[in-house]
Amino acid sequence: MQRFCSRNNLLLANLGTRGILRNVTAATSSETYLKISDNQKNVEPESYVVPFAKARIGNFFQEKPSLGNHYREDHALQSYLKRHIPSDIFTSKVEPDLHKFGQRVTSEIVDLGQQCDTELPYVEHFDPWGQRIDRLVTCPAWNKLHDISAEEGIISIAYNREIKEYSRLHQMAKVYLFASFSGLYSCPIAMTDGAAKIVENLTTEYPWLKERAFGHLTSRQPGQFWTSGQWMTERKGGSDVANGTETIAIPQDDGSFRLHGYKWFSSATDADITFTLARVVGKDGQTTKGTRGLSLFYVEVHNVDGSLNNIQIQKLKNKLGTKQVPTAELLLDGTVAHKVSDEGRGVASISSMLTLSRIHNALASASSMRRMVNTARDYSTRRSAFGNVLKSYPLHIQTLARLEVEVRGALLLTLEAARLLGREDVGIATEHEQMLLRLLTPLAKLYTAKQAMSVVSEGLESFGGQGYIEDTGLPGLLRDSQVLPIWEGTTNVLSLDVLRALMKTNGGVLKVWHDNIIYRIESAGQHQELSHAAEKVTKCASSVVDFAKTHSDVLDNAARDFAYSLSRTFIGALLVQHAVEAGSDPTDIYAAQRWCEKDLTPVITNQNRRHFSSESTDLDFQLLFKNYHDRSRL
Ligand code: UCC
Repeated sequence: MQRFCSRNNLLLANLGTRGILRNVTAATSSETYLKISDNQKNVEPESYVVPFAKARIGNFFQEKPSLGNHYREDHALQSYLKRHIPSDIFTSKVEPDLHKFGQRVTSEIVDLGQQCDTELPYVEHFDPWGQRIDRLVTCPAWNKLHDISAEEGIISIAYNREIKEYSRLHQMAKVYLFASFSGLYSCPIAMTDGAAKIVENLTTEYPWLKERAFGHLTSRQPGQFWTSGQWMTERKGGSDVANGTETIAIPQDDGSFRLHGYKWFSSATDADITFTLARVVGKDGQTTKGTRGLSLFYVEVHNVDGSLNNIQIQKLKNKLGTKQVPTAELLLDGTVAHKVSDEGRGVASISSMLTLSRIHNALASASSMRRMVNTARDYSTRRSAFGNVLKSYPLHIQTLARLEVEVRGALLLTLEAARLLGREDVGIATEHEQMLLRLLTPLAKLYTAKQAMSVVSEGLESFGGQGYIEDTGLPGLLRDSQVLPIWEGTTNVLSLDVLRALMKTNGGVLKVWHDNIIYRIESAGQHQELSHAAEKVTKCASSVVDFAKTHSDVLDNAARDFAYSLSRTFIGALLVQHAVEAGSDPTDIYAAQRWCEKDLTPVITNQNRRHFSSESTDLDFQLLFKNYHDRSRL
């Protein structure tokens, strides 16, 4: 009897020996381990295989999901790259590297990323003798991810340009494979890429900058590789940088500046360098307000002895997710800095960094969606319910297939931005391509971030309760995704950036967007299975252009729906074109068809509902503020 040591099991055993168990068993289950026939009545209970008795926790353990080579299992990524990179370059340079990296991501990097999630960064503010040191401590896995990023050339591939304009696509494909496994090391990588781009752009005006930093930012040697921050946000302004930036820059005799200010969100504070904005104090002791007062500064975060460059880390932020990233509030108290823009051209000069980090954001969005869908797909082959594995239930597969359509759409949009950037990098982008890149950057960022939130949340649900359990690593994906629509410009701010691009080019970006769509789907008209989708995309593209022309008075109000319409219609064109040009794979055709069944133009739908009228604006306000008591006036 020793084996039945819990109270319940003892009871079960007694009931069993008295023949009562048989009745209970018959009512609940017909498994053989509970069969007790009359001639077995005298058998010792411990010889039965009674559930929850031997191991006390049962005999069934769910097989966990696993991921294979993350590159090999990504049809959309492979077929897009094959379409756009000449085959000799693709087969000799790009594919073998991505294949190797795809394996490394799911075998080695995934564990490092997981460690970053549990060994969080912290700051030691004082040494044992009371001296303020603000030493930021990051875990070994985070440091290893720094080294891996260098070795893998995550930055350098894009700037060494061994395969010319295709280098950018190669690099961005790697970032996409890396991002959702990287323990958020993709964050410093995004900013470092932006910094490398700024430095490269400023070579003529500030040659010393390139000499000093470029080699480090693009190094493949872990010991030489520098990462960069992007310190833009202050207490008064995350979105409204022009009015919110209070940091001042005091000129020094040697041509450098001393910065005094408070940076409210500085991501990846372990960076070696950073770019930041500040207002130069003139001879009259005054600064200029607004955008025209902002200049761009280059800062090295540490002094030669390793101490901070007159920077105090006030605290690390207590965030919803991305806890792996040391995001800090920083006091700049005489920080030595170098001005690297004309005075008042700070925002315009940092915009190339914003372009890069926004494209990285879109890659991270696509990456987390891809990881979630692939994990859910694998799980559907291992998990049984109601007598069958999940993959045998059409309803389950339909749910995941809808997510797959979203991932493919997001990926094509983002890679298209990356492809154009690659052409711009080497100076061969036409004026139209540059305009398209200017427009696709905010669109890709804002649209894919929202997709990521919804796809990752839905994907999590497909694991049932396990999706809610921390140490499966799944909930972290959802928490970390929530930052994607926020940092690098919220959805509304980026929708307004779309309008900025429109205004700045007198509508030129919209014309290019429209022409580009028409060009892409030209060949699909002849394709029987795609002609309907192609027709719809053409119609939607025209109606969006008409809307912009005829409703310029409500564009501000309609900015979000307008941006969604531009994104969805463009993705529709990309999916249709891809289906035709990537060899008419049935899944590509189906993905394009499914995508185009959506409401591609919510701006038209909502205009027809008069959502942008002044009456609606009033009603929106009344709806929201009903019963609100204005305490600010008390
Ligand atoms: O730093 C942050 C955290 C870092 C974490 C990085 C992680 C990356 C993701 C990784 C994936 C895992 S978050 C902080 C990010 N902050 C923002 O994104 C700011 C959001 N706010 C905006 O974007 C605003 O719209 C501003 C700051 C751009 C608005 O500023 P202004 O001064 O009001 O804008 P203006 O006056 O319209 O533009 C000034 C100049 C103009 O050029 P000129 O003078 O030649 O006409 C604009 O055309 O800047 C130009 N400009 C741009 N150019 C403005 N925005 C852009 C742009 N996006 N592209 C090109």
